[in-house]
Amino acid sequence: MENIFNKWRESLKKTRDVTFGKIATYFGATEINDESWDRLEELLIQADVGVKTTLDLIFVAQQIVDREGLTKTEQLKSVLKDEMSKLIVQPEEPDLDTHKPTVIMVAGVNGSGKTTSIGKLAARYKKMGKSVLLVAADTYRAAAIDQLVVWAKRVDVPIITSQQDSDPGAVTYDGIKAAIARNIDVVLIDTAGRLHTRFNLMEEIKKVHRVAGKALEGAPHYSWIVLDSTTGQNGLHQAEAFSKAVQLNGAILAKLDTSAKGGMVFGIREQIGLPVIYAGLGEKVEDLELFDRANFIEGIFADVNGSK
Ligand SMILES: Nc1nc2c(ncn2[C@@H]2O[C@H](COP(=O)(O)OP(=O)(O)OP(=O)(O)O)[C@@H](O)[C@H]2O)c(=O)[nH]1
Ligand SMILES: [Mg+2]
Repeated sequence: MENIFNKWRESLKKTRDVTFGKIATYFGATEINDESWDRLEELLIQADVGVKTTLDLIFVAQQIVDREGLTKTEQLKSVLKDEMSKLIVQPEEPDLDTHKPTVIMVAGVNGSGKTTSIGKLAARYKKMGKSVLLVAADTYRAAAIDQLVVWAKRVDVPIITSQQDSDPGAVTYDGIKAAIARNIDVVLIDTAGRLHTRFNLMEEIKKVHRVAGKALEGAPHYSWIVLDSTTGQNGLHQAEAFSKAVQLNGAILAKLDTSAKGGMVFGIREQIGLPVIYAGLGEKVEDLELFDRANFIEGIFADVNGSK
């Protein structure tokens, strides 16, 4: 367990250094006063927690501080950590046993980390003993198909592709049918993030979603949006747009290791109602973890010496 905490702590270094670490050091043994509240508000907003979520957090923390007669900023820090923890749902590993195959569609804007996350998920599920098949439904760029092929080879799983510019719906259909024929456990569908207009992108996502259901009733069983953590609150607006097009049921937060805006995690459930299921903590195949609420909170607040 120590190792996994270290991994989270390492990956959260930027978020900690730029923002939450300041809360951790600022809130020492001093008395709580108006200035501490102002400073806290400022730091949380800087940390990309979002204005609404920040104000809600401060409101609740003020009530607790008053009710319990707390006077030290250190005590306030502990209240804050508890309240922030409540904003995050601890996810469980998705159920991959009920449906065969379990179909997972991955969406998100360009460059957010979809293809990389799919490669990592394929490796993860394979390690769990599942057979996996990838579907390259991002047919707009030859490079996108090639990139997924590279992942399929690396992880050693089959992949269904089609020609560049062919219909993403058709390859989705073929992919799911192939998975059924081959008795595969998990299908991961990579979709395009880059289209001429946003309208087309949304229409295409809807189509892939719909066609998946035609190939297998009830599919896709999971539709996840990949958010680039470095985009902070902007990422939440993207997620809102995608949720209007298709029913999403979770988010993957990629690039937490290169982001200083890890605070966006707190707004994801409050603002768009989605649990964060996985976190990308690096570029390597093993750098995808089930989102861990406790390690996340401890990781962002840990001080330089690693104490909590
Ligand atoms: N450090 C780090 N880099 C990541 C992570 N996830 C993805 N990346 C990098 O982000 C870049 C974009 O990732 P892709 O997986 O190609 O993103 P995409 O959403 O498929 O992009 P498009 O297909 O162009 O829409 C690549 O250089 C990845 O290596 C992560 O968790 N940590
Ligand atoms: Mg891609």
